[in-house]
Amino acid sequence: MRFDVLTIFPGMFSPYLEEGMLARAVKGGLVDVRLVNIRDFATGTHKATDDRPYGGGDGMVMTPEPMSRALESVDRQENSLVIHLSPQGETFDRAIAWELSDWDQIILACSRYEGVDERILLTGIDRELSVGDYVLSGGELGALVVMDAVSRLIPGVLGGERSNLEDSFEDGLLEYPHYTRPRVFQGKEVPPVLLSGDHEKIRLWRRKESLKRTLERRPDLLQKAKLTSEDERLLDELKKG
Ligand code: 9D3
Repeated sequence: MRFDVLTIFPGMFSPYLEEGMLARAVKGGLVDVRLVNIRDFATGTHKATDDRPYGGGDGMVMTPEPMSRALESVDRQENSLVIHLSPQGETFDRAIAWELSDWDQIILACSRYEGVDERILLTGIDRELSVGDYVLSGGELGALVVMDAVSRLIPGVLGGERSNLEDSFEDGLLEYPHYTRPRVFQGKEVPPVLLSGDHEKIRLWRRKESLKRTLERRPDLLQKAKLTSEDERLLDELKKG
């Protein structure tokens, strides 16, 4: 998977690309990240990438030409998608992450300022994504969120870590609680079932805890979750108390 990130703040990406899962994926050759500085495509003495809004008002608007030229500079693979990170986009979720993991190249266009010239959408943007209903200062954190979530789905990226299929959310439920040593921490014991060595009992306990948490904290997720008849039975037990 190759990501090309268009931004006026390429330095914001370096720390996240230098350590952790993404860094390992890049070093292992499974993910390739290229940073394109939109400012390199700005003209004029000040290399401005913003301008005052037509019609007046506060704040500056991102001008479309540098973004457009930056996009044209990207060498396109056969199977590539251009995404603009935008508060107006559809909300990124795990289904979209899986979809994106099928592309060979994803171009992430990050904008800044109070808004972008609407015609930026005419520069070859295929899709607009938001990462949630809160105001960020630009698309950069959104691009990192998308790169992180998508990279985890690429075969080989997680390596020795748990499979992403086991990850929280991949079956649509919240995860069961985890425990490690010590057996007693601040007077709290690890649930005895986890020390029982009975793998079937442990599996059932974890599944029930997973369902319990989802029921309590995110009942909305139960609608879309893939539930087995065993899950339905465990849910009934939980609802009866
Ligand atoms: C104060 C201006 N805003 C009114 C609510 C408009 C606005 C413009 C530009 C708000 C945010 C931004 C910059 N945000 C992003 O580029 C962005 C974003 C976000 O703000 N929230 C969630 N996902 C994303 S992806 C890109």
